[in-house]
Amino acid sequence: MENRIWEQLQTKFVRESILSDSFLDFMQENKLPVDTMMAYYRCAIMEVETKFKVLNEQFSLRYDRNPIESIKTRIKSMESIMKKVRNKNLPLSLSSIEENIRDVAGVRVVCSFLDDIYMLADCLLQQDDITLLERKDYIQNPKESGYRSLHLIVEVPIFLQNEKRNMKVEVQLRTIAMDFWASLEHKLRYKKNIPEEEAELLAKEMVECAKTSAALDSRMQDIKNRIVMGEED
Ligand code: 0O2
Repeated sequence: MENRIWEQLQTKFVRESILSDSFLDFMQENKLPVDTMMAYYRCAIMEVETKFKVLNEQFSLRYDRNPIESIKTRIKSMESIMKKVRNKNLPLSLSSIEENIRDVAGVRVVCSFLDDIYMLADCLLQQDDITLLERKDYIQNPKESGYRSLHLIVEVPIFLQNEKRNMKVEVQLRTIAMDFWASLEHKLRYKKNIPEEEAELLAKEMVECAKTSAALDSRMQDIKNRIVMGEED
């Protein structure tokens, strides 16, 4: 019964949003410009990802260690972009999407240590073709959910045949522990069939896990600092 209601709600949502006349008209009229815009975002992701790979390579050569554990990239799906346009009541146009939705292109950098997050963010922001638009430090100020990460919205130029375009990219920097936490919490957030009471308990449990994970990050950082100090003596 519950499943049927959920399916009906989903169908209603799809009809009203993804299949709404205005959305279909928009997609029809803008097919080429939309594809072009998404291609530009993919190029911007390549630029930013390469910058982090270069930094990782340099650290590997100079200090014999890799500050970056992994880099994940993603382009926001058209469905998620449209949901944001609707929720934020934005005009349905490409220029409005480019101006107002700053996380169409996303680069997630996962590090082992807390210090590396800030070091890599500084290295990126020092580069003269990068412009910082916004910085949100959810490590110093975790979200109520317990979420921690450093978010940067940057603008990076991409060089096309006859023009240069500045594209916005959201960079999320986090430790392995923060990433582990965020991926489980993400699952919980999007799981719709958990009873409300159970969901509340799990959310509280996640807040506790976030504290444990923050304590682990800081202990690991301390141990690493002591090892480095020991090497220097
Ligand atoms: P996805 O699929 O990861 O891209 P915005 O909604 O971006 O305009 P806001 O609220 O200022 O405005 O953005 P925020 O909270 O600074 O960053 C949003 C992104 O951070 C999310 O993207 C998640 O990736 C991540 N995030 C933020 N809070 C949480 C949280 O509590 N738990 C988890 N697991 N991730 C979080 P999207 O768009 O939600 O999804």
